[in-house]
Amino acid sequence: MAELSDIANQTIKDEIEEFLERPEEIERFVELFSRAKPALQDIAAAIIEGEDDEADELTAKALADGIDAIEIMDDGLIGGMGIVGIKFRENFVFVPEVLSCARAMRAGMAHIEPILSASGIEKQGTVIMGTVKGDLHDIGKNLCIMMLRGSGFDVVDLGVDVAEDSFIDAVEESGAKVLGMSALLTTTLPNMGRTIEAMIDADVRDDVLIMVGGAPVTQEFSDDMGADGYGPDALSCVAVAKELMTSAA
Ligand code: B12
Repeated sequence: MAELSDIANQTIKDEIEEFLERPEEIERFVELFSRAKPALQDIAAAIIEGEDDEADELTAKALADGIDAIEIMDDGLIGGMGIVGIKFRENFVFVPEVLSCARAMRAGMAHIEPILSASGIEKQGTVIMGTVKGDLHDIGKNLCIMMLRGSGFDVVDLGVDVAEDSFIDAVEESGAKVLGMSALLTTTLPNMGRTIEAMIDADVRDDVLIMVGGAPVTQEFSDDMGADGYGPDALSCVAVAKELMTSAA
């Protein structure tokens, strides 16, 4: 089993020791960062510290050194944001700090996105993506979009706080066969079901297959609200989109 001392980056070691309390979370992050390349641990530390210039430079350097874009994203950018998420949950940091960390993550992601998009894979069709009404969280949705584009999908990004009518308009206007909704708050989770109901009322529900995701969403919620697919992360978002696209064809 991996040990804290196997992690090269001192900031990451200190963060795990000081802020993580749940044994399963300590184990998950010790495992992740003890196998992550030191350059990616440094990126994660820059995200945790909200250093956007550093995240920008280190991500560019990691790519220049030949490290795979997805590995940089998973181990460095998402890994760092994972620790920030726990610190926010436990009230060790607050909204302004989290926004700095999110800005640092976006600075890193700006290097990854064009690489994923340019990987020149066969076109897979169009997906509409949006964060539901009342919800401003878009980091996860944007990661999903990056991965979808990188896998050959055209994506109509409706942004955050998307009202039912905007999803309906996008279905009518884009002719997309798959629609993805994201929600990060338990209070906005029901807006996914409400959007599906509004689509039934507007007679567009049968025009698209719907996938849902976001931290509070589960397979059970997805089934209950009548969605067609659920994915816990960006990789599975791509897999579900492909599956739905195939069954829509
Ligand atoms: C960053 C963040 C913010 C930032 C958002 C910045 C931004 N541009 O997104 C800011 C500071 C603005 C913010 C605000 C708030 N936040 Co906030 N936030 C977070 C935090 C720390 C990280 C979220 C994140 O980006 N995670 C990283 C990404 C990569 O993960 P993800 O979003 O889950 O996405 C992945 C999967 O879920 C999946 N996925 C996502 N969408 C989709 C869609 C599909 C179709 C599929 C298949 C998959 C999929 O793939 C993604 C990639 O792997 C979380 C804590 C946490 N651990 O989640 C709290 C958290 C979500 N926030 C929370 C709260 C309470 C708030 C506020 C109400 C705080 C306040 N008092 O003001 C406000 C609400 C604002 C609003 N109306 O939306 C709570 C929610 C609690 C709850 N159960 O409802 C959390 C859980 C923190 C906590 N434990 O208290 N927040």
